[in-house]
Amino acid sequence: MTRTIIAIAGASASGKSLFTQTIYNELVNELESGAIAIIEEDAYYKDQSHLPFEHRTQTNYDHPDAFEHDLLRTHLEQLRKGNAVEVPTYDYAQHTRSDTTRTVTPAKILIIEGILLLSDPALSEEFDIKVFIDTPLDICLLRRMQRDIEQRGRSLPSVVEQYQATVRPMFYQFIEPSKHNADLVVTRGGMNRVAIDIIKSKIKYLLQE
Ligand code: UZR
Ligand code: MG
Repeated sequence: MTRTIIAIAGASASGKSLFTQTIYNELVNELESGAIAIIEEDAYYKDQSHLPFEHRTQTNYDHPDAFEHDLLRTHLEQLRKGNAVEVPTYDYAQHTRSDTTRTVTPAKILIIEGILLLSDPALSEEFDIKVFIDTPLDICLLRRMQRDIEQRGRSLPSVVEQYQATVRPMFYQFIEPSKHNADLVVTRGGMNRVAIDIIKSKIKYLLQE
């Protein structure tokens, strides 16, 4: 069976998860169960449970080294071979992996979304379709402030500090240049209706093959 791995990359809070979830939610009822699976790159942030909490807050989470991309790559290879994998769960409040894992079964279509997927050449080789969500950075910042305070247990000063220290500089160093590795660039973000429909049609086409 041919399996297709679709990568959705772009800045933090650019709308990657929304874009991915919208495609999934709109397709899931029409398709056989297990036809599509989603994995987040964020789940592969390194385990830091051996470090004191104060050290964990100092990590540069916007740098490729913060991720265990090798494990992600191994998992993608396993899924492509038809084997299920145990995807880690990440706890943003504790800045480390949780004890639980999530079993992902080998779907025909696998969508993976995350900030630095296209910045790693070895990892990029695993992707059949590479999409970059190109949302203006000021919009990302506004969304990020709201999301991290409401959903990831952060204070406004910590969001502002992190944005200046790592989010913005690492965007320009790693994420923005990776746009050129994409097959498709989606402007505006997660609510680009035309782009959602195009990816949905492609998925349906692949599932009929
Ligand atoms: P998305 N991140 C944290 O803030 N804390 C962590 O423990 C792990 C990750 C942030 C990370 C990055 N950066 O910008 C964002 N910082 O999660 C990526 N600073 O997640 O693509 O969902 O925005
Ligand atoms: Mg997200």
